[in-house]
Amino acid sequence: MARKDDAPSSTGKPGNGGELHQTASAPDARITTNHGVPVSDNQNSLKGGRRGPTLLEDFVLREKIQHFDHERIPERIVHARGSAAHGFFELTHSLAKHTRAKVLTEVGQKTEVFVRFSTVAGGAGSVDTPRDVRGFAVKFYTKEGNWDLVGNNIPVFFIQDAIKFPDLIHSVKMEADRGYPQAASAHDTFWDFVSLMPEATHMIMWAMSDRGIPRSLRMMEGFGVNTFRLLNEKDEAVLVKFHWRPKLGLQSTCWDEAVKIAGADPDYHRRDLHEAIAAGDFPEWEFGVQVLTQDEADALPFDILDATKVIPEEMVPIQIVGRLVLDRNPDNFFAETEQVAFLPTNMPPGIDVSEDPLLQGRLFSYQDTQLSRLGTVNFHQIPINRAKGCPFQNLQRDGHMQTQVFQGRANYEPNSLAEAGEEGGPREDPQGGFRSFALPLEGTKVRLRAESFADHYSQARLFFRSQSAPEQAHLASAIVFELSKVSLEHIRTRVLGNLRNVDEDLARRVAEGLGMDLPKKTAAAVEPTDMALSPGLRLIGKYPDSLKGRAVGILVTDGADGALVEAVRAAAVGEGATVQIVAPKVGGVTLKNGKRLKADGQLAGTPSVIFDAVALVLSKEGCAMLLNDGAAVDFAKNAFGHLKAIGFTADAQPLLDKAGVEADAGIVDLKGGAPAFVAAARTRQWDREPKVRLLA
Ligand code: HDE
Repeated sequence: MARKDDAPSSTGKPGNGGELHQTASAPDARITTNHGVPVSDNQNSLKGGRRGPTLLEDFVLREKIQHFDHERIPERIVHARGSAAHGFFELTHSLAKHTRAKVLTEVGQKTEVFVRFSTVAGGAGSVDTPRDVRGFAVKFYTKEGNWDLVGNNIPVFFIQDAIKFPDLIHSVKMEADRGYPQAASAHDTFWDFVSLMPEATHMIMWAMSDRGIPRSLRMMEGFGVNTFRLLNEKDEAVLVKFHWRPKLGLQSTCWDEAVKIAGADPDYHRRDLHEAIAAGDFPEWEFGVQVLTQDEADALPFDILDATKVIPEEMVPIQIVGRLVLDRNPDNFFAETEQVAFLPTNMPPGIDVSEDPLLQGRLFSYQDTQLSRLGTVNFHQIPINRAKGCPFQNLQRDGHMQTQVFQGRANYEPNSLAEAGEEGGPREDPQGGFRSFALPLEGTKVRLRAESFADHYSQARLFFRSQSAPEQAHLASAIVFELSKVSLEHIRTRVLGNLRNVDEDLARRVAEGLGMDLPKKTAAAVEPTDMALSPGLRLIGKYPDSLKGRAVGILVTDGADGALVEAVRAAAVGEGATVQIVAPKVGGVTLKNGKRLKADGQLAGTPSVIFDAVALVLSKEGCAMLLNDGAAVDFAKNAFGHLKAIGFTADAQPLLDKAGVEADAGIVDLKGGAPAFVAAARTRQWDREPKVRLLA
């Protein structure tokens, strides 16, 4: 089998795609292990071969990661803020040709799952809507043991080697001396680190795109990120990437909206998921795979062991083979959502890892971190973590919080106790048990980054150039926003130098947005190339032409037209939206016909940012009163600014005027009927955007 690492490096020396070595000037400035041993390389883990797996012997890596894993007690050091649900996975197409894992071969079989979504940087009590990557972790309770597909809503990652993970997370978390900012990447240390790590550039494009501010957990894609293997009955292997695609399509918020939601409803995503499931509106995703042989992988213009690279679906199509449905809320947040422990090492026979050096580090880290977080090697006995689809049994014994009461003497193997009529205990199963892919390995023991990992910019360019015009403007503006919070100018300058490798237009727009001059282009380890654009990477246009899963707010006052309120409600609900009545007082209003209408939310506490579209069904007097209420003016103003459809009655016109709402296709007079408003509400009004904010 041809392997990229067999090629000698162009320099004849071990390659280092990152070129990051910073040499200490004095012995007391150098990095050591916790026992004082100086560290020669803080960039690369020790591998068997240039692109080979990481070696257990790497005590520098293990100590660093192990220390990191135990840094927080008891909240997760990353992905602390999470929301979860139970559901099932149903296989629709067999992958028997490629794998013997029953979860992927038995069509129609429903496998119980528990899924936890999360933000990465914030603490457990942080808000739901910062700009961040979202975790998308799925635990399948299969008949052959738990399978944990611990992914993200972005298909690539910031770094290529697990040894950099503690540095990455330290840089993005609140700054060490001051304890802020919470749940935000817009600060010095994050941009310092990523600008020194050109390999992060591709992921930066994704994180700064609208994917970093999803509208709902139900409206995000999910990705396994790392490359895995599938092994069939004959132990033949293919390489595979895993994908989740939401039935509700991909939707995002506007940045200004995300910031305001953080104040209006810090639990916005958690509440949205919980309420949808409680209402029987079960979120659903398609499950897809990109399968490729080793030869096909070797022919790609990038290395699929490098987690900073995506395989565009135009290059290798995604086959949809199953579906995921979340249909039950957890009974207890702590017992389930908090105590669930996902382990990338949980794989049934027929699924296996690749040598991706990021994944290799993860194989150690997750098991280890649970010891800090859950405090015992027996965390697998906690109900949410227990294998449910099958028995689990072995000869491991005792430890903190042991809940199993074992019988007999057989706590070792081999034994011959059965010959005396005693219980002999379980035995290995060479046929049905987990077998690793027989990967041929050779090479010297090295600590380096393979040359095939050295192109840090081509895919960042591919991503930026594949976006639609509004998305490009959002992305550029997001970088301007974040860098405007970076106080050290040399860091901003360095980012601009990197961006010139991605796209000159992007770099220029960001520089202009910052009011800075464009610096010299950063020297790239490998000159980026222009890849064929991938429209599949866009977000706008990837949502269904309906209101399914979305929320509509109807602002009412005393004297409002009850029939119209009902018509708007019925039209929105008819398209799958949820509707809330918002009124100046939570007790509700007296309608024109004298009937009472109860409110779901009081105006000041239910701003328009939590809705996808709003209708203002006001009486003349009601509107006159609201003109003196900033919350009412903001209700209309923000809906306009966040590109939402606004339905209105003629009597609401003075409020629209005061809020600066100008007529356009999304501003719909309800005398034309509720369906016209609902039709306008199906999309954001992208054409309005240049009128309401200056974008980079
Ligand atoms: Fe994680 N990650 N990670 N990560 N990760 C954790 O494990 C780690 C990475 C992801 O809802 C921790 O149980 C290392 C990539 C999710 O409970 C920890 C590296 C991806 C979750 C850990 C990575 C992820 C975690 C903290 C670099 C996308 C939350 C708590 C090698 C494929 C799961 C825990 C949940 C959680 C380590 C990189 C996804 C410390 C060392 C890449 C969704 O073990």
